[in-house]
Amino acid sequence: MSKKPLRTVDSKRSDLSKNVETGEGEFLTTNQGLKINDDQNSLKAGERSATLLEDFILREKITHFDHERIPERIVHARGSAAHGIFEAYGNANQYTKAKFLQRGTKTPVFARFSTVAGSKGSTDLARDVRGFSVKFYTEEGNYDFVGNNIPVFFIQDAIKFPDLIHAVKPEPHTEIPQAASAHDTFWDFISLMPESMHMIMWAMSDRALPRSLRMMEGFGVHTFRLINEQGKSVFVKFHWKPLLGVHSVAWDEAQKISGKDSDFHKRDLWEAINNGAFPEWEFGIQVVEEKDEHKFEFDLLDPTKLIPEELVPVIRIGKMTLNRNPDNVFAETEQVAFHPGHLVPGIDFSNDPLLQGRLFSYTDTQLSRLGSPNFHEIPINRSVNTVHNNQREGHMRQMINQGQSSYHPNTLGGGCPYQAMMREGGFTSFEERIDSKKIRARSKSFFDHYSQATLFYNSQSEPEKNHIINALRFELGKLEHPEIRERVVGLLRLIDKSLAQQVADGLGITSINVPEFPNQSIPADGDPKKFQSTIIKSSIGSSPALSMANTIKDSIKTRQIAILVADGTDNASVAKMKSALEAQGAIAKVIAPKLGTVKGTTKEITVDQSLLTSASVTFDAVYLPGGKKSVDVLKENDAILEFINDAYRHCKPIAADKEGEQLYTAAPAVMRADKKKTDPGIILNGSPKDFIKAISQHRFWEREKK
Ligand code: HDE
Repeated sequence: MSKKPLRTVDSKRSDLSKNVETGEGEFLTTNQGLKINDDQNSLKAGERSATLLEDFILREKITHFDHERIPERIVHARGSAAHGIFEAYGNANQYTKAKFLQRGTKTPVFARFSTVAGSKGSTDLARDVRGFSVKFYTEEGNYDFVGNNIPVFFIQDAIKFPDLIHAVKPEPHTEIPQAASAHDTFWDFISLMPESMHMIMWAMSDRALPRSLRMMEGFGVHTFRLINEQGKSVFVKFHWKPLLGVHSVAWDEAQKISGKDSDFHKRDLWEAINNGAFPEWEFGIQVVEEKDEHKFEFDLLDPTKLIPEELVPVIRIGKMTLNRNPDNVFAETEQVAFHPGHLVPGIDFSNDPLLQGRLFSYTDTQLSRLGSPNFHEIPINRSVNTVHNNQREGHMRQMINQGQSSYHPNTLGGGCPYQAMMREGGFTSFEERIDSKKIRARSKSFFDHYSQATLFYNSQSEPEKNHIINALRFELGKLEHPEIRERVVGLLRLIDKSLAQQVADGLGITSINVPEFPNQSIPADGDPKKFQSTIIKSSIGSSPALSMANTIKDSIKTRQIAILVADGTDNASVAKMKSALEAQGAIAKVIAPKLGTVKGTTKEITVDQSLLTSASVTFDAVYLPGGKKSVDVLKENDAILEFINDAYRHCKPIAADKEGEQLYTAAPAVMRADKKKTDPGIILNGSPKDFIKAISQHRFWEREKK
């Protein structure tokens, strides 16, 4: 049997190809390469007798299996990832010398998206922040972007991170709840930490419930620096803008998806890439000149603040396309190690105290998670620029370093490896002037805790505001300690009175008291008055860029549409709608009470999913074709009516042709709420064109008012 050539990962990363193994056409072997003759039976002292300790094949297999798990990430444990390519537009040339950002440069990337609080096996649709990490395998070494889908963070100083995470994780005495912030310890902490209020607004908004990982933004959160060839530095905030727009699901829907398909986001990403519908994001920067560092009413170093796009526009500097699924989730998605400190020349840090703390944490956690200081040698973590240094040995070392010297400077190794001068691409830290006393303190300029929370709330559309109110009612409604609930509502009052009032009404709170000293980030000897939040009125009343209502809505690519049928369905109606939707890149699935085929008016139609294995919440829209017999049967089917009911309640577009309309009006929620049939998301003329336009609008949230 001839040995098959090993697959190449891609041209730039061909050095990793030697680690790819398919087993295709090969004999089964032990880890020592011994060909195995029988992998079905252990070695026994007779067919009906005890297993022998001598069975080294059994022992090797079981021992390896026993050690197959590594510790999951303490945060961001649940992740989904893909390979791709980043192409720079060249619009950042004047600001940075980073080679991967120069016009036309193509760089292989590996992106991983994650939830934060849940364990590895938890649901994708938890109300949570999403991690957004991208490893750029640049010719100058790996550059890691390690951000979130929310542009600000809960806390201002890294020293509070373990407290925040302990508070949000399942409570230690019960290990409940999994992947949820709706519990006492989280809100107890938050209610004492007013700096978290801006991020809380985002986390309670629909941003925390993405429709797809492909439809969310990414943010670097901290302010970074870009450095150009002349050594000039500017401050920068990083953004990822999804070309499919930013879209979310409803909370009721999220909870149902968690039951019906807890891998919803993972599956969606994998299927889109597998079907060739490659997700794309543009990379953007907001640039602030050094001289303008103090011109804003917030501190650029404060990670609880964003720079409104209306003040500093986002310049698009490149595009990432994810085009290949991982071959093996453990080897790639699980073993990948991101680090905000993996830099290339042309990018540098700011003094954001949250960022500074992160720079320590990532290597430290990866040492224990991946089990050795040599995790940079794991294929997914390897730099394409070959590594030469004097670091040696340690657990699982792969590299066989040759030569006599492993120190610098040396003469015995001819002085190698050399230090690189700046013009040779050697990294130098930006020479920032620091002249101050050593102190444990926070700058006064970090003490405005509410103005951007207010700005965010004011920038939302009416339905988005209602979702925030309902999310807060849900989360706080789950608490067992009323005093925590009341403290949070007191803080909300400092964001917006009507918001606080509406949340209070939903929770049966009759009087709202603003806590006198909510900020508990006070040192033992500190005077609480000195730590009081200052309230600054934002100079802009609202920022349209913060509302998802203003996102791109021009495509139905990759949207999932359910076509509900039974025997007697109208073939022409099904075929016309299906082909029109598919021509626009949507995925139309035929759903019937059972699998197999249904007899249409003219011919049989293959059923893609039965009612038993499908759910309304996993679709973006529903089409109800005619065919009197089919409609009559489906009208009597509770599961079908629930399917339509959910789609209606979750504000999704629904279309029907003339006969199908009877099925639509049979759904209880429709009977109650859409008597006049004036809802713009309901297309009752069977027109594919109108339906396509409605699907591209994503949702018709105004329907909730009914
Ligand atoms: Fe992280 N974070 N983080 N974080 N973080 C980790 O590193 C940490 C923060 C983010 O897909 C850990 O390898 C500290 C902000 C992402 O593998 C750990 C602080 C932002 C991921 C860690 C923060 C992030 C992590 C856990 C406060 C957005 C997943 C496993 C100072 C800008 C990366 C690991 C992946 C992962 C520490 C705050 C994003 C423990 C101490 C702010 C996307 O090192």
